[in-house]
Amino acid sequence: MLNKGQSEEELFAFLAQKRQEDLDHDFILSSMCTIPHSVAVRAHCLFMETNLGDPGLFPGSFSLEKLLVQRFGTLFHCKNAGGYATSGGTESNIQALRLAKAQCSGIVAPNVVVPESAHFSFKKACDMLGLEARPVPLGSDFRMDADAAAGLIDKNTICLVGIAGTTEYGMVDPIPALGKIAVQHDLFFHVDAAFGGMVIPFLDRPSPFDFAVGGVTTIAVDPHKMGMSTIPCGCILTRDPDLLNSLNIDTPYLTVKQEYTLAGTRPGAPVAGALAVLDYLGMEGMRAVVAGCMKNTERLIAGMETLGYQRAATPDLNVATFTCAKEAIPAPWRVSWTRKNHLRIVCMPHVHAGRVEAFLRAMQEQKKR
Ligand code: 0PR
Repeated sequence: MLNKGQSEEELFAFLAQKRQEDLDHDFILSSMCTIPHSVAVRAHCLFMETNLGDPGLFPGSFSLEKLLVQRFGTLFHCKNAGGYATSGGTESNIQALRLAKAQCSGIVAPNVVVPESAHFSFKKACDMLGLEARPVPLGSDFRMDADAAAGLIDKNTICLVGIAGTTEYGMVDPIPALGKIAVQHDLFFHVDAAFGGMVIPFLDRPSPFDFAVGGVTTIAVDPHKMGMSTIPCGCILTRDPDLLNSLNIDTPYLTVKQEYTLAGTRPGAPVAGALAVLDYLGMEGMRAVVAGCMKNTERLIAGMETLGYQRAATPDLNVATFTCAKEAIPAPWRVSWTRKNHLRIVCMPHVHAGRVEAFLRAMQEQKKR
């Protein structure tokens, strides 16, 4: 640390230079985050110093968190759902498995049945919680095979996981079939809709994935992905409004005497940002955003196939994947690659129609070289 502080001008010249080293969103096609909506930024700034970890000091911010949970509960067909704002999908998934484990105290070698397509946050959760992860193979459509999942369940299974919007291929697992299996085995069933939770409800033909499906116990959804909120904002929802209390620990010197969250200090700012976007756009506005992303995904797939790059999957959501060599991608575009080496592009709101056309032109130019 410097002995004498820097001038503000000097400091901000340095910070501005560092910020310039970050990539421009115009060329980022690999991210599930996007440029936050202007109302999210404005709300975020208003709640900058708020801490949901000591809610008695910030009752206004705390009530916004409750409203956010209510909005998602209603959107996901369970008005009285419980829940809280997490730092994102990783924390929500860890908490879901903690909850599942807390319901089955007597099991010595607990396991969870998780699709092969699951986000790597489940690996972290299993490691932390001492759980065996049993991977379920995917069908040829990149969706989890429900029958294979049923075959992996035994008396030590504490949780079944389904993904509504897979990270790599944008597919929605057969949630109703999995829900039936969960009910038959009286199992905790967690749906990871970190990405899809802010897409599926706004599609013309939404696939069933939420509490309307019997057997779904908890849902993860991330406003900081398709919800266009500021980072970090996730949300975990529970069908039973009191389920989270099974994680309560004593917090004697806070304004509340118990807490079930994973993080202690928690920012209120992105929660205000998330609620601001939902209430500003409403169902109509979100439908328009999602329709745009889906249209751009379809255009990208058609354009790439015209160039000779075949799709790897026909996605349920706005994630496009292709058979394509790494050398085919021109600088400075940033794409990602799946574990099966497919080119992966997420058509987030910042990847608008003009950017899709610009990318397709750049791909065509690169082909000529
Ligand atoms: N569940 C699903 C289905 C996800 O896709 C992700 C993250 C998570 C859980 C974990 O969420 P958090 O990262 O919020 O904890 N999916 C993206 C991915 O791993 C996250 C991401 C976002 C990665 C922006 C890169 C990036 O630039 O690809």
